[in-house]
Amino acid sequence: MGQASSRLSPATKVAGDPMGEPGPIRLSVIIAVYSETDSLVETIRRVEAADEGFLHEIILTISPRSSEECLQLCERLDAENPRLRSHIQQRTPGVGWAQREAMELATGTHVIGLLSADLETEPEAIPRMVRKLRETGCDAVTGNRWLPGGGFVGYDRLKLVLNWIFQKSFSLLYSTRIGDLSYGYKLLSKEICESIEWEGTLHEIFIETTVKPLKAGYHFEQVPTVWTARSVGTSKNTFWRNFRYVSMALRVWWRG
Ligand SMILES: Nc1nc2c(ncn2[C@@H]2O[C@H](COP(=O)(O)OP(=O)(O)O)[C@@H](O)[C@H]2O)c(=O)[nH]1
Ligand SMILES: [Mg+2]
Repeated sequence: MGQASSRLSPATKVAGDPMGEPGPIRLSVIIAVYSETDSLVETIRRVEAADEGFLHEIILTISPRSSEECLQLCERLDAENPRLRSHIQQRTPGVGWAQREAMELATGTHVIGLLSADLETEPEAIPRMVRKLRETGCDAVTGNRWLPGGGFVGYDRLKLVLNWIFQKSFSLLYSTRIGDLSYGYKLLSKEICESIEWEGTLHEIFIETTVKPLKAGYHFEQVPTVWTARSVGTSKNTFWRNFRYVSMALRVWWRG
């Protein structure tokens, strides 16, 4: 892969299968980083604690505008952890570019994208997604905060109402059971990552990674998950950027 490979660890940094055979599911877990430090370390700890033998690699996709402290931490984590690769995103600005570059770099059979480094996404949902994948043989599994067992902790009330209206409207438009179309946290087959032409450069990538595979006919499933507001730092998203989500969802629906 051409431009997106600046600070990658060698390809030999790949976990072996504990049973001596390559497992059918090897996850590349992508974590987007923009100046997070303690919450990034905790995210990685929880991802590794939740591993049931499917974790292949962790890819940190890092904004070059991150704090020096964060950049140094990522370098140290890369050196210390044989399963972790750190990548400074080449194209900026935006988490969309960060995710797209990491999807290209992933060497697993499936990708978890996107786990955020601010602990808003729940690492413990990963084994639930893998179980769903195994049970159904689907191509992708999204986290759904609206399912029983899921939820929102510390989410703005007005945004919650708008989110509900958005989900209901677009589930109807797309005629799908998937009830959290705008959530970026999901499991995707590597084939989906490679076969779809991605366009999102900012946060609208979060809806694009669900609506485009749906439109393309891939089998999507969902599992409950809890979203918890970050306690340190601030979101790089803005309220007005929600219109980019709407615009992406409408364009993909219209174009087919
Ligand atoms: N690499 C990279 N990460 C980003 C960028 N913007 C946001 N992130 C990370 O992506 C995750 C989600 O972004 P955040 O700004 O918290 O948005 P929100 O959770 O949707 O409000 C967090 O871990 C951010 O640090 C970016 O431009 N580049
Ligand atoms: Mg966030």
